[in-house]
Amino acid sequence: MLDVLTIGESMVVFTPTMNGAMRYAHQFNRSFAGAESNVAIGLTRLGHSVGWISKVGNDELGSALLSFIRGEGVDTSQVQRSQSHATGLIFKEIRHADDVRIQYYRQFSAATMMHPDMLDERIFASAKFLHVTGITAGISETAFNTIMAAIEIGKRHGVKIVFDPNIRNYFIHTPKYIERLQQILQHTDIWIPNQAEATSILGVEDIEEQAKMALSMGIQTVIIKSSDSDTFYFTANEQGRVPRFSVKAVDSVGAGDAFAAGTISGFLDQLLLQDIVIRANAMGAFAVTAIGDITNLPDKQELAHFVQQEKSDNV
Ligand code: KDG
Repeated sequence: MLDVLTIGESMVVFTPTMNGAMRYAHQFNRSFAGAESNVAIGLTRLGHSVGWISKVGNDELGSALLSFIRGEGVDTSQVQRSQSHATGLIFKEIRHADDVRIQYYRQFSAATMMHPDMLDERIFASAKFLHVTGITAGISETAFNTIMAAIEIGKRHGVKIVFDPNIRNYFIHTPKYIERLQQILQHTDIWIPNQAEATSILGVEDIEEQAKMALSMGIQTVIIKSSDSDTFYFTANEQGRVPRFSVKAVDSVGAGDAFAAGTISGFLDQLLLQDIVIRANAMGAFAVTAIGDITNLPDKQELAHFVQQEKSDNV
C-alpha cells in the first residue's frame, strides 16, 4: 500500500572533482538527481510509503540509479527499463562556487519515452496523493500524456493531485509548455508554485490575485513561495503567511523538492495548514544546508527537533 505516487525522470549526475572548464576535467563524482525521486526520498525519510513511476535505460547507469532510489526505501516496482533509450545524464560544470553550469543529456532519454500504457491502475487504489511536476510535462509529449493519464486515474480513486510547476526554462522549449501546465492546473488539488512560476502560468504577479484565480479554478489549497522570504497559503476559508527559516545555504538545488515532500507529509499527518507550511519550509531549509539534492534531508525526529528549536529561538 503506497500513500504517495510520483512520476518523473531521474538522471545520473557527473560532477568534476576540480573547478574550471569541463573540457579539462578528468575525474568526476557520480550522484543522482531528479525532482520527483527527490520528493519520494524526502517522504521516505519522514516515514511515508512512496512509489516512483518512471522509465530508465536498460543500461548500467540505469541499474545504479534504480538501486540508489530503491535503497532509499522508495517503491520502484513501476519503473520500466527501455531497451532502446538510455538513462538521462547531467554534467555539472563548476567554473567557481557561484557559477555552476548544468548540461543535460536527456533528449530522447528513456524517461522521455514514458507512455500512458505503463500505468497500473491498481497502485492508485490505495494512494492518497499523486505528485507531478512541470518537468515531466516538458520532456516529451508522451511523458506529458502519461501524467495527464495518471491524474485521470488518480481522480477516479479519490487521490489528491499535488502540482509543483518546477519550470525549467533553460531546457524546455516546447511551444505549448505553459498551456500544458495550465492543463495540469485544471485538475490540481494542492498547488505549490513559487511566485515567478505562478506568474508565468496565470499571467498576474500579485500573490493574492494568483491565489484568488487558482481557488476559483477549484484548487483546494494554494501554497506560494514568495520571491522574498515568506510562504503564503490559501484555501477558500483561510489564509496566512509563514516566514522561511534563516539558514546558511550552500546549495539551493533540491529545496523545492524538499518543500514538496514536507507539504505532502504534513497533509498525510493531518496537520493544520499553517503547520504543514512550517514543515515544508523546514524541509527546504534542511535541503539547502548541504551539497546535493537530498543529502541532508531529515527524519521525522530531526525535523521536529529543528522546528522546535527554531520556534524557541524566536520567542
Ligand atoms: O529539483 C532538483 C532538480 O533540478 C534536479 O534534481 C534535476 O530533476 C532535475 C531537473 O530536471 O532539473
